[in-house]
Amino acid sequence: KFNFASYHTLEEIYDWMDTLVADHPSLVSKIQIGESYEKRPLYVLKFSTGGSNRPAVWLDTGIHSREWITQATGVWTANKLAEDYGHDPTVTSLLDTVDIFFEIVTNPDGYAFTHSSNRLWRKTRSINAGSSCIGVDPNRNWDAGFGDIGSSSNPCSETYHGPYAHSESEVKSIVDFIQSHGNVKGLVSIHSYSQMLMFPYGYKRTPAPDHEELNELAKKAVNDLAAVYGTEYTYGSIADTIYLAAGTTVDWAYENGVKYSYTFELRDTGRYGFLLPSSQIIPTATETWPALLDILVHVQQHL
Ligand code: 0X9
Ligand code: ZN
Repeated sequence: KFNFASYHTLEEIYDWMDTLVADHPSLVSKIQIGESYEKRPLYVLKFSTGGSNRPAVWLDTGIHSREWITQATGVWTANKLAEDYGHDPTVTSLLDTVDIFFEIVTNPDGYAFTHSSNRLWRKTRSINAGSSCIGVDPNRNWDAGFGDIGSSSNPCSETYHGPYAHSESEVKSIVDFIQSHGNVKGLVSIHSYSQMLMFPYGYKRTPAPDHEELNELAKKAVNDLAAVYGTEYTYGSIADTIYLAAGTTVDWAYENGVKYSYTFELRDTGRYGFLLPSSQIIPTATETWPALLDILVHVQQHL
């Protein structure tokens, strides 16, 4: 039986996805949106109770491969959605109107590399022409202020933006999916660590047109998160809360019609950092759940 309280390899997570689909066949299916640089499949779990091209929310974890608490929280959360449908009224009502697309291992090459060679690998594993350094930061590669402040043109940097926007297939596959879907209303991109909940913009200091509404919802979400175990999150725009960062997922989504575009930085604030003990997986996922649900329900109520 799958242990949600421990960290898992890529293969274990991919096998678990098939189990989840097999256990909830009328709710969950697995789609492939592309392949990674090293030709691994990019899998997305689709939660849908029917309809055609219903309004949707995109969720991703693990775009930075070393942020292991995020893939683990993704697994727990996907299981929670599946188990609560038909039992919890909020989840049931949500999934009766909204589809959820959940990419749990968004950077599978990087994730495999964190198991085989370097636990702290962040970027993709693509080869950079003219450099011996490997990889592009997949959270600087999006076409939103691409190449600007808070990203690097040096292939050896951890924040290398890549040769051009959407050069990484792990990014381009999501761009193509969201654009061809055409009805994605919310996006939550989950990172670690720092205990923050943020929204656009990250590439400029100008407040987003929806700043006030996004800020109020973030405030409610972090309040509900703290109510579980007292874990404190800061919140606000990316630029105000963490730093200026050009080419991020949420800025691209926001500028491409996804109004409710959020990014979490999960536990902790630096004691363990990326090496968060597995004993904190279930507590982290448990406290994040009501905050995520606040965002999902808000999307549902503003269709
Ligand atoms: O630098 C980043 O990409 C993010 N921090 S992390 O430690 N997860 O790498 C912050 C950038 C903006 N925020 C998010 N999109 N989470
Ligand atoms: Zn990250």
